[in-house]
Amino acid sequence: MGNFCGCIGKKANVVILGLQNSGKTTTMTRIMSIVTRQELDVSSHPGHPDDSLLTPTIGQNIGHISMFGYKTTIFDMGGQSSYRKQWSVQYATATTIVFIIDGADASSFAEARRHFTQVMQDEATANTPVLFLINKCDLDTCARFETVVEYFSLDGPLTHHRPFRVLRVSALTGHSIYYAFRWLMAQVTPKGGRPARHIRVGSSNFEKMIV
Ligand SMILES: Nc1nc2c(ncn2[C@@H]2O[C@H](COP(=O)(O)OP(=O)(O)OP(=O)(O)O)[C@@H](O)[C@H]2O)c(=O)[nH]1
Ligand SMILES: [Mg+2]
Repeated sequence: MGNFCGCIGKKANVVILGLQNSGKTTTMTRIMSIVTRQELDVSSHPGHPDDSLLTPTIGQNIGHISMFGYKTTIFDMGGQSSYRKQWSVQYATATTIVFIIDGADASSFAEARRHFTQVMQDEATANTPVLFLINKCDLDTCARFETVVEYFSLDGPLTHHRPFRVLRVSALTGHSIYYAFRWLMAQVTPKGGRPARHIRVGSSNFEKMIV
């Protein structure tokens, strides 16, 4: 499966978190389709009976893919409030975490920030690399990079002691998804600790994507 794995026994767990409708399942399916070079039908609409992508996740989805040198298990957690209590069980086992927000839904930011802060302050995630995705950048209403960094306090103590990156992406179109996961998987070390080389842009942990 895939052309990106020279992995012999190297394993990684990627745990995807975020509120309902932020695009976690779309992101998981997108990266898996890119890695396996399969086409994803992005013209589907919510409610399409055959499109499991667009159904709110019950519990969690689990995907297996060999990518970027690791036999990777992706945990796509349900984002509805009733499933969020399961997040801590799964992120405690994470090699890396992806936290996704719906960048086009500013009304969800306060709740997303509360959960993001909880995850980052949990001792269980203290050294875990985190990729923060501002999803739905294909929409005109998607928040600006700087707005999100400020609102979620991404350039501060919550993030500075760990490999951390924030990117604007579109899981729907695939914009920056491959790039995002390539960075994330480069943060994995055999012992699950910090990477030998921490990618930085200038003096910042952040890289602004031109969209
Ligand atoms: N415009 C746009 N829509 C997106 C994007 N990513 C996901 N969506 C849409 O957002 C809706 C929710 O996507 P899901 O991937 O199911 O969201 P989720 O985070 O898995 O939701 P839960 O399983 O309920 O937690 C769907 O209608 C997707 O088509 C994106 O990048 N751009
Ligand atoms: Mg889902």
